[in-house]
Amino acid sequence: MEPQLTSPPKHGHRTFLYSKLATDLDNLRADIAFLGIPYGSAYSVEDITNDQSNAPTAMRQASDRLVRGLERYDFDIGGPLYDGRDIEAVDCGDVRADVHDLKSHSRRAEAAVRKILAAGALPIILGGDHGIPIPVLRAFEGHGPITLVHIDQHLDWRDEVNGVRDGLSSPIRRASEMEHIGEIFQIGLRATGSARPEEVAAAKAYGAHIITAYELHDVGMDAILARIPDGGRYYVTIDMDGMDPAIAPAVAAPMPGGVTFVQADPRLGQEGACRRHGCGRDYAERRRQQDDLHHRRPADRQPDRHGCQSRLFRSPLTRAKTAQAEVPASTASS
Ligand SMILES: [Mn+2]
Repeated sequence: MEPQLTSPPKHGHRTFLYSKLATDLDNLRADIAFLGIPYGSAYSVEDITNDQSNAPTAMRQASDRLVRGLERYDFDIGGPLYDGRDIEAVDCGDVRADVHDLKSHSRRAEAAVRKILAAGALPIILGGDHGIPIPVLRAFEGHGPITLVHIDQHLDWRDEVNGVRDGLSSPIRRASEMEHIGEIFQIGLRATGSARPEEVAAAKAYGAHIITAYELHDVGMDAILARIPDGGRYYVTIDMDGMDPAIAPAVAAPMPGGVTFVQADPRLGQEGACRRHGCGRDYAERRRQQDDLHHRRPADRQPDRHGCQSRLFRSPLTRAKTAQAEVPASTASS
């Protein structure tokens, strides 16, 4: 019989890194659970759905550009993604929003992560603006003490902005108030953001380890990671503007001098805190529309004002690969 003449139109990946879709969180069976949390707590009506809301879908669709197949040898990690082990990775989809009750998104996000943890899976969160660690970390109640490793241009210690206490300027402040959060390491801070002297004072009073981008460049990531105690449980939260805009330009607040790809990628993933005992991580603040400007094919690409190809996707996705280091046999997350 002749092969059929047409095939269905191509479409992007519905799930992250070829994982199975699993939206029944009450019957979750997984070692790793990817979860999209598209929305935060907006500071203005215009930001209720911001560009970061598109990022979970964009990251899923782009995920095959880094891992061309789960059986492929990856030279960054010295073997296939899951190393031939029987690791079940699922994509739980996106947390749903309700226009009649905007705050319910945050409650659902927390409930979803609680179910992922109850199933013994490692949550990897696709944001969303950088308010998303707040409900995620609340879900880790009873799983402490957790060392929080934070990559960001900004301090994120505001108590509130426009009366909003769970917004993208406050995740580390809120985390510091949680009993199950222990030491906090903040890496890549530079220039100015929402923080004023009183926020810096509050962070220092807590004992947060504040590591500026320039200190990182001076001493190197190994020296920074050596300060993080071994043997604990670690959650990594990554605001993409912590990275240098030469490799991650698609953020709301690009600022030169940030964390380089080489500093963040192999070190944090394989030699760093997560290898010790990662319990979760998130990626936030990626803006799809800006990123699209940098991912056009050569034929239709406009003059590139940054003069180089964006490698925005590379960093978060490659880190997701380190799940193989983060889910040692017996641990998963709890
Ligand atoms: Mn930031």
